[in-house]
Amino acid sequence: MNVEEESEVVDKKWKKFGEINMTPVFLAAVIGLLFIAIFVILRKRSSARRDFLLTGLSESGKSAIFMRLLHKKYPDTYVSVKENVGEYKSGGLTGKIIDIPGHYRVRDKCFDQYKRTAKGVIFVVDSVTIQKDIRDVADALYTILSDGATIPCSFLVLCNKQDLATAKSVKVIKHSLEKEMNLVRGTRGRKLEVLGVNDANKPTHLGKIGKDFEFTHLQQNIQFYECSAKEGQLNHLTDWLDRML
Ligand SMILES: Nc1nc2c(ncn2[C@@H]2O[C@H](COP(=O)(O)OP(=O)(O)O)[C@@H](O)[C@H]2O)c(=O)[nH]1
Ligand SMILES: [Mg+2]
Repeated sequence: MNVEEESEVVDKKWKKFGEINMTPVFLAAVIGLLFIAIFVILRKRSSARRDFLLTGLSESGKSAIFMRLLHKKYPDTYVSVKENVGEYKSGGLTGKIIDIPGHYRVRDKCFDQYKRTAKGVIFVVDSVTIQKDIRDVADALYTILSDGATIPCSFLVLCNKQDLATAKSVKVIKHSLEKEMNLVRGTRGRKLEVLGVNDANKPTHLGKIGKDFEFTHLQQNIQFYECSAKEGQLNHLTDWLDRML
């Protein structure tokens, strides 16, 4: 084959290549990309934060709120030694609600198990006994808020048992908690100094350094509302959940 013949063969080959229908190739590429996109989205969704944790001291009414919200029931007594898990459904969307037992031994362990998948934390307060229990309530709330794993979470403090005449208002509870959280922060800071904990291991300092503790200084969004599980007054909770789903 001389040079001219050779170039003719090459020309013919290119012509044939140009005649190949490229549509199926493009289609295959697009379908492939679609599959990759769906895979990435599904992986992201499965690892995203989607749970809502109900927490607070024992007897504050967490299980009563859980039962009212998910089963439209108000139980007289509901002893929970293990977490209750249920689905909250609204407008075609769902969210997992986890009622964490209040006893401190199980509470911390259970909270640790769910904190990394939590989108929201609902902290329930007994509005009748709050004054007597203020130190324990502030301590529990401080522990949760200063845990680095809850920084992406939104918080809702529910002042429950508002049906009772001796219940304190949301305004009083918020103010008392702010004052007590300030004391808890001071005590914890001094303890860490005595123990000589270095900066890297130090839990997050809550609020602004050198300023009295205020909930508005927190990194997390935190809202306070009144409710009554007994009377079924949970509209602030359902509104908050519906916004978060
Ligand atoms: N009056 C009144 N009592 C409540 C309310 N919510 C819960 N309780 C009562 O408080 C007690 C503790 O409630 P429970 O849901 O078991 O608290 P938990 O330990 O936080 O789960 C029970 O006797 C409930 O009947 C409420 O809104 N109003
Ligand atoms: Mg309970």
